[in-house]
Amino acid sequence: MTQRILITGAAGKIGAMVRPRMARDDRVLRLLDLRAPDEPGAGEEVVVASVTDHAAVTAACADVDAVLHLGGHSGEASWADTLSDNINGTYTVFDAAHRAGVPRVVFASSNHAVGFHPAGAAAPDYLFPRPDTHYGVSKVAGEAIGSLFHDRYGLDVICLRIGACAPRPINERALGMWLSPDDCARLMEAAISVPAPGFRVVWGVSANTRGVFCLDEGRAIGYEPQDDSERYAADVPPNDERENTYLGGVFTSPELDT
Ligand code: 15L
Repeated sequence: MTQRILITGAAGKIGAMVRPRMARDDRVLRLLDLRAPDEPGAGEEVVVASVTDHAAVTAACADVDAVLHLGGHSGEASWADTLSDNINGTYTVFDAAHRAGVPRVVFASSNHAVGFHPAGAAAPDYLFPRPDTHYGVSKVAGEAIGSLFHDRYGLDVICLRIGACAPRPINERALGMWLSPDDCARLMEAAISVPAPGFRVVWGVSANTRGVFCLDEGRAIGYEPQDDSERYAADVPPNDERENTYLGGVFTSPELDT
């Protein structure tokens, strides 16, 4: 039977990385974003809509087996835009999925949900929120919304606290929290396929030599990271003071005070 996965924010950076890696003969990827993603291929359907448009997202959820919610701002934005696009957008996606009968939502949370925790300290699973920005608050809110939809309506919900997802780590900080594109796809594959996960919060990082992130909850859902940032260690610029102080790095800097 054909599996259908709705990816919100599919035209973004992570969407572009996972689309080819998650393509399967027996799977349709339905791609939702404000603009059409580049070169949709066979097995991909395009929906041009905002994650804040309840009717459009509900329609996009028809016959969907799982939603991968990547949509919204991927960095700091004004409070008004964060509230509308990230927080209300995430509520809209969960509510639409629930009403359309989608059994599972995988939510792209972020290390910035806990960005004011000290850098370099052990980061256990379910580390208590200490958001570093409006963006970080929106990720904490998204996790809370997911928890609500799990407890109230029984949706399976996995929140991925993604570190630094990029083709290669761009700085010393990222050596500790790199998520390679291949591991990102492995993680998402595990999150959409593990049977009956309930509600989970999982670190989205590779098996980095310098990582401080607990991988137990990831492994519990079947994620086996294969990559390690260490092979790039000689090539990256050193940390600045903020990056040595807080997990969230520059997202904790006073320049982002409002
Ligand atoms: C994130 O959550 C952002 O979406 C991404 O742009 C990076 O800033 C990343 O975190 C990071 O912390 O490096």
